[in-house]
Amino acid sequence: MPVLAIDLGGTKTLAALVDGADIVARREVATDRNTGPAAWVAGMANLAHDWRRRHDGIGLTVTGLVAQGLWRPLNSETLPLPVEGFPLAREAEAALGGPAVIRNDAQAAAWGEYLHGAGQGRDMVFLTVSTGIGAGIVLNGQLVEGRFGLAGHAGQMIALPDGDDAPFEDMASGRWIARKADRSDARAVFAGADDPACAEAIETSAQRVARLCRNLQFLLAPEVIVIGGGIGLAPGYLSRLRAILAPLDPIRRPVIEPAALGGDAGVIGIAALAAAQARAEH
Ligand code: BMX
Repeated sequence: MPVLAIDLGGTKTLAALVDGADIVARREVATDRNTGPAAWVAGMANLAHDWRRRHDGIGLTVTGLVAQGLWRPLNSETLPLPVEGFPLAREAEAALGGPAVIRNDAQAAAWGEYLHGAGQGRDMVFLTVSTGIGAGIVLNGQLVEGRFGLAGHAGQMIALPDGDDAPFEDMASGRWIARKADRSDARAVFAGADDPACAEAIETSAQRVARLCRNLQFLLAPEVIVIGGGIGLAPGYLSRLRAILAPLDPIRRPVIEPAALGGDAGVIGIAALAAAQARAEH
């Protein structure tokens, strides 16, 4: 029996029935940033309402931090969540009709790429360049969750050596690209890449993300950094990253590969975590 897996990001929400690495059914809607967590949870339940008898187990993966059942923003620009936290575990379980395994979106996607995608069997970092910038780490076959589930928040690393605490993602993410090029969203910037302002925003983001990859390489020395997210997988972005990193000597140079599961890495990863939890309980 498949698992119901839902991935709620800053731009879209994907609900899927997942069996191993296979997506048996899928539905996707835009995440309406103006409504709030109660409406997002209702939206998820609505996407999945007629699948109730078709799954065994529920996995939910979201942008932001979920600790002790409470969902909080690290960067409200990525998704405007209440700073005091929203009781996601309680509300989602009530709306979806059963216990749910809940993790950060980039951590779940890392696990999906480790099990079934571009990072199979290797120490890896999954880096999503998306509305925000997130990451998940798998070392020695273990997903690193860390204290309060915070591990992997590479986009939250502080970008400047001194001065303010501006996080890295505020200078390179999809939202930054759109703002920098003065377009409605990052998709419009990629569509207008012939325009110099658009080309410059994309290039500067790639330069900065390449630096982030270099830092991650020094810190964790993964075998591979798997790149995902709507920006990371947009045409031309990953090849720019590789070109920027190419002159480095092999010891310092991160090995970059695209997410083999594309935008499905999160639902596949969270489905695996939910299935493992169900097995452990039986
Ligand atoms: C932010 C943060 C991370 C998330 C990352 C990518 C929030 C709301 N989110 O760094 O938890 O993993 O963005 O999120 O603080 P996405 O929505 O761009 O996929």
